[in-house]
Amino acid sequence: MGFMMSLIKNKLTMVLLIIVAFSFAACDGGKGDYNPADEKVVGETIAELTLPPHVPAPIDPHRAATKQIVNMEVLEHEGEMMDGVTYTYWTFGGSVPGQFIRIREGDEVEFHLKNHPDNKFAHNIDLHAVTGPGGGAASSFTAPGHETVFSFKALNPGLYVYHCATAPVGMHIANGMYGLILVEPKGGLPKVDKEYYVMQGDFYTAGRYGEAGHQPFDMDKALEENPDYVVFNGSVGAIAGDKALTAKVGETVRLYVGNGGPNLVSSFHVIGEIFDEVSVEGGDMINKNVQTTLIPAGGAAMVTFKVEVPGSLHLVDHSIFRAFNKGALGSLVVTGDEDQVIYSGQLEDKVYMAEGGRSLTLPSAKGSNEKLAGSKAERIKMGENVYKNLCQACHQPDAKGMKGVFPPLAKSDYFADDHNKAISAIVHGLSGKITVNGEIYNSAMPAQALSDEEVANVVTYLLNNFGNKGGEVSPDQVKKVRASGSAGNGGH
Ligand code: HEC
Ligand SMILES: [Cu+2]
Repeated sequence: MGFMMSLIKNKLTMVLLIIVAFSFAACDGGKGDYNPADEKVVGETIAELTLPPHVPAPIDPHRAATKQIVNMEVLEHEGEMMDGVTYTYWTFGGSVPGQFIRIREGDEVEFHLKNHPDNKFAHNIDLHAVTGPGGGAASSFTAPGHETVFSFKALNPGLYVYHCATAPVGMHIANGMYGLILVEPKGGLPKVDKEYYVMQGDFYTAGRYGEAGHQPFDMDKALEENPDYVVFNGSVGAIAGDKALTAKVGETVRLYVGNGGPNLVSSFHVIGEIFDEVSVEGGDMINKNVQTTLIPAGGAAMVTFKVEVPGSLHLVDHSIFRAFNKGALGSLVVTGDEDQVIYSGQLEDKVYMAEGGRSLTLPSAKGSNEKLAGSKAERIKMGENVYKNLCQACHQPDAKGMKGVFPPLAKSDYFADDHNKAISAIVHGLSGKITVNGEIYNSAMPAQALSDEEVANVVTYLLNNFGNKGGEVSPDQVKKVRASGSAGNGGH
């Protein structure tokens, strides 16, 4: 009998628990019974759209759901993929990625897609934030010289990709037709100090990376998913050098990061930072303390981090050849005071004695069996080997360097009139601000462990290649420079 009673009691508890669980589920995780689909819109405004890397101001957490009028114009125009390389971009609003749209859940968007009369192709738009056929594509097919209008209600908060979905879809996306729309949750996102808009894309050109001139789209490479360029914000260096993103020590930065593809998945990473928070795939799930976050093609993520020390942080796709050889490299320059507890900087660089006592000093000679060049032609030939084994990893096979990172050795005015400056960079290393062909570099080149003979060879090779003025350097000259100077900036 007692047993039966306790069974009934347990059953009662079960039923009660189920009722409680159900009423919690109906509450939708603490949002009360808010349903954006039912929220009435109050008034209408023209939505502010911004060009990358900027985003519109955060939405006032108290503003009611509103009718937002989005006016977006498609423009097909020529732009710079990198110095000396042009490409015909197809754009939403004139930029790659397209203009950033910022609304809140419950807003009703009246979308006006305008196709400029000078354009050659029809376009449409598929916004991943839309609940409806084709994400709007079915209602927005727009011929040049036309404007179409459709509307949608934003039902789900999050960061969403939009893109053109006109056939051939891959080609429209490959030409730059993608961007981001942020749907803020009711009540807004947590406040931060700086917000930026960064979007990766892969590009397929007839010429290889860096090949000068106007480069048409290459369908075969696109099919093989073998891009020549993988870039942030539409071109090499779009957020580097004097266009780098900026922040001050102590500030919290949020990056709205998208991936337009069309093909590649991004392993998004910021060198020298840890993401305090990532909204995984742009949705509600927050992951903490993340080094690298995957951003699928046609996907996005919000990453947030506080910058604690000054310096240059580098945004990369950590599929790392893309960063250093195809353009997926950007910078966030942080200014402010050092904090040597968080990051000390280099404390020491001293000679390391390997076990057994062999001291490792930079060689001035490779010993008596080192092969010496017998003629200038031979010196150049031997120098070419040194260049290919050592220098081209940074200065690039064409010696043109990498904008803002590695200075060019091709037609370099830095050592044109003083070969000792090139020798010194190699034997002592070089760091600090230098100007090469009008561009400022502020980086560091480590001293290279080469013999006097090898340095003479590689400098002579440089002088007689890559559009430099010619000449020859002897091992004796290298020996003198090695004996005289110290590491640092050869310019002072
Ligand atoms: C690890 C990358 C790296 C390697 C390897 C490297 N360099 Fe550099 N080099 C740099 C950087 C970075 C600078 C600019 C330093 C600065 O900003 O002060 C530079 C500067 C120079 C300069 C002076 C600036 C100019 O453009 O004329 C010369 C000359 C030079 N390097 C030659 C060489 C040669 C020759 C080799 C191979 C023996 C070599 N470097 C290997 C990174 C490298
Ligand atoms: Cu299109």
